[in-house]
Amino acid sequence: MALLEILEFPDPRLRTRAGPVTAVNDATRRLIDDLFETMYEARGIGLAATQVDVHQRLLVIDLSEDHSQPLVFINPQITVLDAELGEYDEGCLSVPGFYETINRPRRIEASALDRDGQPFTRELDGLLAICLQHEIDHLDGKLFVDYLSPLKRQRIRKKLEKSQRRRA
Ligand code: QAP
Ligand code: CO
Repeated sequence: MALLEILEFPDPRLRTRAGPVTAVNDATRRLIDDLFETMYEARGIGLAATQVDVHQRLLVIDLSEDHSQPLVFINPQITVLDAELGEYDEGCLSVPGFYETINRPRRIEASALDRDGQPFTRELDGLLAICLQHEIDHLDGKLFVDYLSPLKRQRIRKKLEKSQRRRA
């Protein structure tokens, strides 16, 4: 297993649109294991392959406190079940230190492949529905800051660029 480097906003590589996973094999499962290890070490609840500069449609989520509920979504697709939006204070491992309220559909149906390449479909609500939509956005090159006003987004960008310069 390996810890991977997480790209941070405004890195242009986060704007890459990921391509479909064409075969679920041992290399895919190695990537999945590395994504979980990287996410757990960073104390996250969701991580998309895009965030580690791998542009394949694959993401991992674990909302549990004790790393006991790992979820894998390969080539995920969602259908909105209910037009009702819910608000949630979202964060992102690629936008460290910033949380903002974002509105998204509350109820969705998700279809994907699991780590064995088996298709599954699930109805989702609550934080899991929000988190999955946030992670699928990453696969499309989109970040939660894109839903904010240009002014707020610019402020976050400046602050992150400054902390990235300090670390470099
Ligand atoms: C996406 O985000 C998410 O700023 C996953 O300093 C989050 O795991 C979707 C994190 C909330 C919906 C609601 C962020 C860790 C983790 C930070 C994360 C930080 C340390 C973010
Ligand atoms: Co994110």
